[in-house]
Amino acid sequence: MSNMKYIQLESQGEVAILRINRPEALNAMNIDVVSELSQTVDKIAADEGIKVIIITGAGEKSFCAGADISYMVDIDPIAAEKYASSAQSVLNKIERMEKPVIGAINGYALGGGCELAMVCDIRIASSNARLGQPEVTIGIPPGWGGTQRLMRLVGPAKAKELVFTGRMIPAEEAFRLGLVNSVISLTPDELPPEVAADDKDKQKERNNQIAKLLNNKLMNECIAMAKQISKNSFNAVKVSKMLVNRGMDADLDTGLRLEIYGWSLCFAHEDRKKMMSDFLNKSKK
Ligand code: CO8
Repeated sequence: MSNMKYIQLESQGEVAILRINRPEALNAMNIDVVSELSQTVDKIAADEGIKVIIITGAGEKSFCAGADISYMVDIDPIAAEKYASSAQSVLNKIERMEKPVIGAINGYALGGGCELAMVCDIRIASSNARLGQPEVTIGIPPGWGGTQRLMRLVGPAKAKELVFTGRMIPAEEAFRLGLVNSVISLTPDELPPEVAADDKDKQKERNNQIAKLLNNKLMNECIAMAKQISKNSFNAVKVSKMLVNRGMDADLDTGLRLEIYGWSLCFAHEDRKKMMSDFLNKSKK
């Protein structure tokens, strides 16, 4: 585990867990968070021992509440351009990284937080997560990719609705829209025992317990998925990621041609020969 002030990095074998750690501001990304995130992403990208990354937020309440409003309140357009550019470049870096990235959305993913979630390859949300682009409620449009990536994920009409209203949507609605891949919830037998409805302290304690259990379950599901991915050929996974990303904005013929090149290049990699031979030998046993 290595720690900066605002980014925690923990590894579990070939899986790295990156946590934005500024819970006192619901993990909102100030300039230092953006800079530490950028350095950590570079470090992970260069580490051959890491095959899959999980991005999440510290604590149980928030994945990331977006850009730092206390910083933005007084800045001029020059500083705003710099802030948006540096954040966009780190988000682009995450999206274009060869390694697959899973977003574990453990609470609020708002504004820049939703934009961070959208550059992850796969998003898994806890049932108490809330996603949205509330920027227009504070006088700006989304600026870290929200107007572009949201429409690619949910279509332009829904993207416009979410951006124009600034409405926060619950995890289940995000799932129905295709904004998250799945939602993790607790089954009745996993819930802590009920407490008296009029005992506010006990209710609060129970709610905290539920949030912790939910967070653990979310992380366990994300780690299990990351481990499943890491067992496969890293080369084939990385080429697949590149093909989907590059194909997204290309015409079908170009995407299909790119697929042929990506596919055939994998025949030069030792994984392909070994894994195909292992399969054939196993079936002979
Ligand atoms: N920035 C700074 N501080 C924040 C942020 C934020 N985005 N979000 C929460 N906080 C702080 C609060 O100020 C509060 O601090 P304190 O305890 O010192 O008062 C602490 O976190 C806890 O927050 P709340 O008390 O508000 O907690 P609640 O549970 O009552 O509410 C909410 C939780 C609903 C998440 C609420 O905090 C909220 O609405 N936060 C703002 C969310 C938001 O609007 N995010 C979008 C920001 S804009 C953006 O991301 C644009 C990106 C591109 C910009 C490009 C510009 C150059």
